[in-house]
Amino acid sequence: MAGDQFLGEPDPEERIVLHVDMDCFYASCERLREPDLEGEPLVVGMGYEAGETVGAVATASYEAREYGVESAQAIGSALENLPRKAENPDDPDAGRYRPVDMDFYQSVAADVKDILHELGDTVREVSIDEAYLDVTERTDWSVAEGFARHVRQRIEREVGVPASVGVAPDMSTAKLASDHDKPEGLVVVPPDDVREFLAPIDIADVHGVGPVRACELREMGIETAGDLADADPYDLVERFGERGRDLHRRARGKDNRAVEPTGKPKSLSRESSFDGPTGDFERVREQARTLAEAVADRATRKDAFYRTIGVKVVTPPYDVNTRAQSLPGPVDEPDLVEEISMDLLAEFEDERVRKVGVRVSNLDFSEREQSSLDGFEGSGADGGHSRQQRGAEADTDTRRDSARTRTRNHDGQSSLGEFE
Ligand code: DCP
Ligand code: MG
Repeated sequence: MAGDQFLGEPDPEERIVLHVDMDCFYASCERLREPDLEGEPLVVGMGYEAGETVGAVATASYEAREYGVESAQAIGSALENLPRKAENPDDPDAGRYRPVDMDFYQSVAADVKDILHELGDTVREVSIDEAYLDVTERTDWSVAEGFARHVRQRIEREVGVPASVGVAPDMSTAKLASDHDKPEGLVVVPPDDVREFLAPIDIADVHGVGPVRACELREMGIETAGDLADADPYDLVERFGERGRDLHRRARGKDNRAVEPTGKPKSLSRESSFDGPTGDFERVREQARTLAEAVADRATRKDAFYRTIGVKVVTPPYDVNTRAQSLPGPVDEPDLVEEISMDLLAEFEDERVRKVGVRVSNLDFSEREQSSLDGFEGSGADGGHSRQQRGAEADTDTRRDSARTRTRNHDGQSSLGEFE
């Protein structure tokens, strides 16, 4: 068929798109801070409160899905399929229920997104637990599987939650690939395999096909993406207009949409876990020093100035402690990242530590964006880590002021006075 590709559009086969979707995300977050929930049927309820029957299922762990519990189900119905462990302690077929805690999930998601922004040339965040990465410049098809495994392992190792990853030459196929082997899926579909991979996929799962259109397609005898790819595009256009042409393209793996980035990262961070909780504080400091250096280096490479420097210390069982300090103005100052991190860490000297992290936030990317500095400040964004923050705003001691001399100058910066 003519017109699969329009003049000037990139050849989709030249691109490598990676789609990441976290597995039973809210449930995985709950397991992160309550490891006893690992392997258990677990339901996270929106509008749910402990002991009550109100609310709806936000997500269910894969173990709970075996009992027929699924997203958007009423908690009352879920309880019929999977009674609560609290009331049925001896029932092997009972499950655990937890209410949603969005702040916590957002902070975990921010950690995941930080890693994705580091690993992708362009990152499109599409929901709390899902993103597309254009990784064309980072890998090639012969090693794409290793790259995808690396993405998954970094999220697992540094944040501690499982993800599924799909890699394909287009966004639509990459999404289907990440969904294909969930949980902990890793599916790579190189250009030559796209048609074969898509062929058996149910029409309702093709990106852009809602329930109504799926019914209409079935009426036309089109049940799978393979049927759709083989259909006469003129029939599809007649029935669905230009949208029909898009669907036909997608079914053939010719989704030409580029991965358009969504915003700039709000923070940059690195963190790392110890084998188990450690009481060796020098080891914690040493690790934090390495992380501080890595974070500062990344900020410099991304042309990001930061106003806030913070640390995260996870102590057993899984208490996430964050501390941050805000500076009078945006800086690019690696020594300061290390110094402030060490200061903030000192408070945890007598604690056992499972994990340590360093973060710079309140980012500022270009001179031009300086005009919107007020908006940035007003957002109070500390990468979602302000839960236990003890920020020392506008710290003006001389040591901090010395950062000014090495701060790159911002043209037309309205708040330059803050440095004086
Ligand atoms: N979510 C919700 N209500 C829904 C669907 C989802 O509150 N009807 C929330 C809970 C999920 C999160 O959004 O954890 C991510 O949605 P996903 O569709 O990616 O579902 P999960 O990550 O839970 O499971 P999967 O492993 O299938 O991706
Ligand atoms: Mg998910």
